[in-house]
Amino acid sequence: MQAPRAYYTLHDDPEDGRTQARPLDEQLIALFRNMLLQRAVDTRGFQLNRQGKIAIAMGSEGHEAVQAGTGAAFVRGKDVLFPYYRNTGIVLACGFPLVDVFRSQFARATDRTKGRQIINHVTDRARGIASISSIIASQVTHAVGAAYAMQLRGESDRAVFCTFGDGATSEGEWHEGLNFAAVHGVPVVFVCENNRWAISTPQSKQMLIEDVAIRAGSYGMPGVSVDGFDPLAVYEAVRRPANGPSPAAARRSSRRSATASSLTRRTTTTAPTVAATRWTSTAATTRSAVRAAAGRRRVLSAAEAAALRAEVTAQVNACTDAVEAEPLPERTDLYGNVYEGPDSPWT
Ligand SMILES: Cc1ncc(C[n+]2csc(CCOP(=O)(O)OP(=O)(O)O)c2C)c(N)n1
Ligand SMILES: [Mg+2]
Repeated sequence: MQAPRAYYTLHDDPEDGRTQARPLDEQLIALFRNMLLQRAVDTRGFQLNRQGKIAIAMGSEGHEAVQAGTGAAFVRGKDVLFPYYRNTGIVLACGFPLVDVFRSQFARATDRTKGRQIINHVTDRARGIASISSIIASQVTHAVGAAYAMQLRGESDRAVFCTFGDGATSEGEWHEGLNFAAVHGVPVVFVCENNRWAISTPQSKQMLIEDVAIRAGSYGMPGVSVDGFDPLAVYEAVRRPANGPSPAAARRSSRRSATASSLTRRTTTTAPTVAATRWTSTAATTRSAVRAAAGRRRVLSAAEAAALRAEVTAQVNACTDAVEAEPLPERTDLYGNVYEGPDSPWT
């Protein structure tokens, strides 16, 4: 038997590295677990924000399947991700430590940026995660540049993933980036998480087309539209083609989530029922997709799914408590890492 590989995607067998016809049970469970974790982190973020413990909460409710499916296609140790501000789920799926998500949220001294960066805007060079971007579409040109570099270096086993919302497709940088990627044939997959809103602006006020994916065609790239509540459909749409990476634009529809960020008002009616409905629909669709992928195999019973959810909640609770107890940055550190040497403008 060959040595286990350091990374694998859903159709790779982690034991012997073979490509298999369908995902292993453990891979499907990992996918589902990632979705549960995303939702738990999301919920905790809004709780902490309302308790005044963290500055901002950024939600990705309803985007779980898109992010889990995209994260599963990311080849660890090879690919590079250029995410946007809702992508906590993808970075977790790419191996980013949960504890560092909370260190960012709590702005603790232990945070990778010492509590200076806006919450959830994490970076992990070793894991191939570029800084999460809040400047809409700015990451598109960066992603295309990175993919161009891979191409120039002849790194044909690597690819770039670039994610954004439907609103980002109205930005000039988005169009420039896609055109350049198509003309030069660079290895980048563009993933649009289409929730049909850009904060308060509905999709209909941004474009006259119904299907964002057709924009890819105008640049000569394939564009596909898939169910954003089906992580396996997403995975199939974005995973590496057998004959190597090629540019592709994909749009997924993950229906409007009520919680855009704590900076915007909730746009749907009262929270508890809405939250319950949303959770049920996402989880049910995911379970059926997981079942379909597993054929007649039983991957998770209802009791096992509940146990998994309890385990994820316990993990998030423990992580929250541990990080909350960590120290805040010292005031005297304000100018640290800004100037070369111990410089301070006040002394
Ligand atoms: C260049 C720029 N313009 C405006 C904003 C303000 N802004 C923050 S989020 C957002 C909406 C983006 O919508 P979309 O791309 O659909 O992403 P979603 O939040 O729906 O996932 C806007 C306009 C910004 N961050 N950057
Ligand atoms: Mg949107």
